[in-house]
Amino acid sequence: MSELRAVIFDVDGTLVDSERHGHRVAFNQAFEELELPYRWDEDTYGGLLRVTGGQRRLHHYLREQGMDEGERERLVPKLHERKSEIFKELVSEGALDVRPGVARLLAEVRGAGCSLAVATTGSGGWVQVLLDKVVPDVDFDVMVFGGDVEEKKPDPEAFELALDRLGMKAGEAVVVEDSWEGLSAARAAHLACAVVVNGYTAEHDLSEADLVLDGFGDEGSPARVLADPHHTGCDGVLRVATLRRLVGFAPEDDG
Ligand code: XBP
Ligand code: MG
Repeated sequence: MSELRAVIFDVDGTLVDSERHGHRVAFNQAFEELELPYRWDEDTYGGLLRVTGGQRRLHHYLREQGMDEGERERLVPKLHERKSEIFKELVSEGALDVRPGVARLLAEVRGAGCSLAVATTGSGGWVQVLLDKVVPDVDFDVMVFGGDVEEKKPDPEAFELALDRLGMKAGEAVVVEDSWEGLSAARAAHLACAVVVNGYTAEHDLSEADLVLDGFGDEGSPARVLADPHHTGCDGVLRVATLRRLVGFAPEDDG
């Protein structure tokens, strides 16, 4: 019988709806400051999110614009550094907050005696600043940032490293993600995964998810349950009791 000992959260799009009004805005301001003609509207950025990691996203886009490799190698680190600084400024101005229900769930997980972890493709500098701002009272036991791994999601490395740092097996933790890329990474790490979609990820193929909601929900304002293949009976409020039911459904490690 599996027992829930930790919950591993994704950050971008999951704990915080940070892409549309956060990273996208910061990328655009960085383009402007470096006198580049590019601007990412909301739809364009939604497509670009399928390339995880800000630097990889920039390389992909600029390559598509016909920029040669040498120029990209020169520009991308500069753009990304400036984007990350602007993002931190947005955070300190209070432009971003946790999604409704997140603070409740984090407190519940802690109250149940489970460990809290984050595993993100985002780079370390701004992640810590963001979490300190939006969940100042939460101490995560383990944090894995994009710079800690060679391969970004959908590769399982970030989740494997989180498990390693937690000192736990896949059958003892559940992942909460927002996207196909994150779900696929969790599955590949043999972890059960609940997906809480946002405006950018609602159309992703989430057929492998153990539970899909369109929000974390709170008492009196439940989210919509979009898929509940294990019949947890989730009523639209993602609770630790629900996550406990999912831990038994971690895909087998047959490797
Ligand atoms: C998040 C990302 C990141 C952020 C921006 O993916 O792909 O690239 O968009 O952060 P996930 P950086 O939520 O699946 O971890 O610019 O620091 O990469
Ligand atoms: Mg995400």
